[in-house]
Amino acid sequence: MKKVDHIGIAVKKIESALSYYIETLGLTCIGIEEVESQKVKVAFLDAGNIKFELLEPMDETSPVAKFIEKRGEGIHHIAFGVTDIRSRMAELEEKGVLLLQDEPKNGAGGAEVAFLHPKSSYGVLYELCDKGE
Ligand code: CMX
Repeated sequence: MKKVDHIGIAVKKIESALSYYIETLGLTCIGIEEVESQKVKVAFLDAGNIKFELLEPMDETSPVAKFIEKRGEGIHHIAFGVTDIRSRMAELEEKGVLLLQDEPKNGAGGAEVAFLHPKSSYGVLYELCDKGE
């Protein structure tokens, strides 16, 4: 892994969290979209060398809804920017990492994404994010 693309932050309501990030912290919102495959509404913020992704659950089936219920709002995942995601997944699986899916899913901004289980990553949910760049 060579670079972190973004940090995912679980929030109950994007609209109220956005005013904190934009007006109080001075970050710029660079896009809002719904990611159906993950049941989340997301807002990306430009934080200079990295992006923040605010994640609001679209309904109670969203993994983010369960996260907020159990652990409250806060840092949800760290996403590595990768190329050739299928090869990266195969390499990690060979090294004994538990992946949460066999095939990449559609993520925000047309990226292909896959997640590593926090149980095999010392308590951190990592995402692989391939934007085809
Ligand atoms: N970071 C760290 N640990 C986490 C976690 C997270 N984000 N989410 C859950 N866990 C921990 C829980 O605390 C729990 O630990 P304990 O057993 O010690 O209590 C354990 O993982 C199991 O958690 P759970 O609440 O029982 O939840 P599930 O096992 O049902 O689901 C997970 C957990 C990670 C498998 C699920 O959230 C998942 O599949 N995540 C990947 C997809 C995702 O998060 N999508 C949303 C964002 C998408 C986007 O960025 O677009």
